[in-house]
Amino acid sequence: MMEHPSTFLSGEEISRRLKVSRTAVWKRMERLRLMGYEIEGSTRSGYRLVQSPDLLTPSEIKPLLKTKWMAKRIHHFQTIDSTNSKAYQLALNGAEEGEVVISESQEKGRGRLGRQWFSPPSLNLYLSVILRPRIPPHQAPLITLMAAVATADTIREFSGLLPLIKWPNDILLRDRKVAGLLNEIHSEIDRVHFVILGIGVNLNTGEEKFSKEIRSVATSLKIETGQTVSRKDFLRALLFELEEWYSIFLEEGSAVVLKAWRDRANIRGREVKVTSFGETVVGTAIDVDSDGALILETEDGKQRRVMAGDIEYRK
Ligand code: BTX
Repeated sequence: MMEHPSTFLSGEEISRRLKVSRTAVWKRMERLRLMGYEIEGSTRSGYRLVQSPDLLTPSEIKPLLKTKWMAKRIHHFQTIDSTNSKAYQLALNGAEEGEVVISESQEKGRGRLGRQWFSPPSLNLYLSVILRPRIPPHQAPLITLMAAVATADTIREFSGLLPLIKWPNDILLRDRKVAGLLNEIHSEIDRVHFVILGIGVNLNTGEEKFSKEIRSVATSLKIETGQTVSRKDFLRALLFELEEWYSIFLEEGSAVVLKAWRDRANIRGREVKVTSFGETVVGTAIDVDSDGALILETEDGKQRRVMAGDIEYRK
């Protein structure tokens, strides 16, 4: 039915192709209807798919994919605690590079430093990608930088607006967070076993849905553009960008990724206040190095490297 959505397919033909009984076909149609598929049924002509819901199931996504290898295997959930936690478990159990976890909602969507990521159902994207790069652990932050670049470029493509990457890896539109990345690494001293790339993008959340606490810091593509974004199309484009940028990183090295990140972050020379492990440092941002660290020049003229934390722009 998905191959030729507008034509009828008889129940008999479907039962022959799927090698199941006519009753089983009927039951399956009922289940699909409950999932939101609009299916026309007639005793004479059979079944016809009228409309698919905007679900991110493998059967909806796979035919659309433009990637060569990424997301060939999709683990899809209606709800889950966190796609990152699930992907981590799968990777520990041997999941391959490129397998992805997608959920329609998350009960304990995770932000950085133990914070939470608001993840309401069916509006946005909650994605985790398993990567197994053959690199030493100190290069892993570059994967985060390249993923931020890929996400920013996809947001730009879909909104027509210019997003800004905010160190370490938030994506902002009009100074508000439209997407966040949480990357986790499993490694030994000299070898990365896997990286989980966790990406949350606010696509269609309306302003009223955000709690009071995050309303002033969060936004979505829909709030910014007034248009509903097709989650399927966005996911397809994001996976394509991720695959492209990952191969650029592996083939061309860190300099290209760092340059792309700097171009989209525009952080050099800005006055920032950094909070890192309870300590606050004020200074001028000089750069981000290939370890993902932020380099600051403090008021006494000294340089400091900050590995993790949050920044606030002062001007
Ligand atoms: P973060 O720690 O930089 O952002 C979390 C902070 O941002 C929260 O403390 C809150 O103030 C605000 N916030 C919470 N939810 C949202 C939201 N939906 N939009 C904007 N601001 C918000 C950023 O962490 C990294 C987030 C990664 C989320 C993905 S989703 C798929 C994957 N699975 C998972 O559990 N996490 C990642």
